[in-house]
Amino acid sequence: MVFVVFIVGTAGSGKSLLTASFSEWLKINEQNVATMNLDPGAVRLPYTPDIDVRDYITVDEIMDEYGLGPNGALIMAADLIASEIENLRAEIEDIKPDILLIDTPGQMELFAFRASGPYIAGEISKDLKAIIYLFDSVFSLNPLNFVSNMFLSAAVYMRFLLPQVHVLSKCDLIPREDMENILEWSENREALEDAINEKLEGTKRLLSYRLSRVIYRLGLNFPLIPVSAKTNEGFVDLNAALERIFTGGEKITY
Ligand SMILES: Nc1nc2c(ncn2[C@@H]2O[C@H](COP(=O)(O)OP(=O)(O)O)[C@@H](O)[C@H]2O)c(=O)[nH]1
Ligand SMILES: [Mg+2]
Repeated sequence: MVFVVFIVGTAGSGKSLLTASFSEWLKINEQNVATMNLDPGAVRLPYTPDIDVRDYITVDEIMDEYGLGPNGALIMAADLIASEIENLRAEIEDIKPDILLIDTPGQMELFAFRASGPYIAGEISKDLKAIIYLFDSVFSLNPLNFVSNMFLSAAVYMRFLLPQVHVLSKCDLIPREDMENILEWSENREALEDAINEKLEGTKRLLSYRLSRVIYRLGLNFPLIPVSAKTNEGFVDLNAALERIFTGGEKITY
């Protein structure tokens, strides 16, 4: 049984560094963890993936072969991953990790908002799966951006229907007080509405207010776990949240 964790978030939100640091941390905690890079366009990664989609597909090759520019090739590459699913699955079966961290393509829409992403998530393993969705701390300082991110993470949930853990990434980059505010918004609808009313005006205020209400009414909850892939802050809480999903509180590796 392998527990599969997809790390999802907007470009630059910290997916790759979290894959690197959290996998190292899990190893230190004697977990049998493996990493998979699912980004065919990755140039440099802060870790050496155990399984790498670039062994099968690279954006450079597709640009050459099909005469595409970088954007077209990225889209095509993301779709072609689906045809390599058997190979990726075979590699997972060879390695037999207890937990597999999957670093998804830099541009989130290539994974979340094309047909191939949910197909890959469905086929890569039949065991338990979850998503870690990253809210970038610096981006989330403004309530308008925070609500936009709630909307994106609700859209990701709607696409995959997998248990989702919400993380405030790069929390070392913002002052404590700001971090506490964002955490409060994520747990308390009224605190978010107060911030929207206080910091936004006009159409931005109205849209943010209404959108946040709709998302809350859908029953989607976003309590954020503050995490830093630079200092390892929050890894204990992140691990506990994953363990709750996967095993009801037991350690992942026995
Ligand atoms: N200070 C700090 N920087 C981070 C953290 N996580 C990522 N970064 C930096 O943010 C940039 C984007 O991170 P990356 O993991 O490549 O994002 P990705 O596009 O989502 O994979 C890189 O320069 C990282 O070094 C963090 O927790 N703290
Ligand atoms: Mg990345």
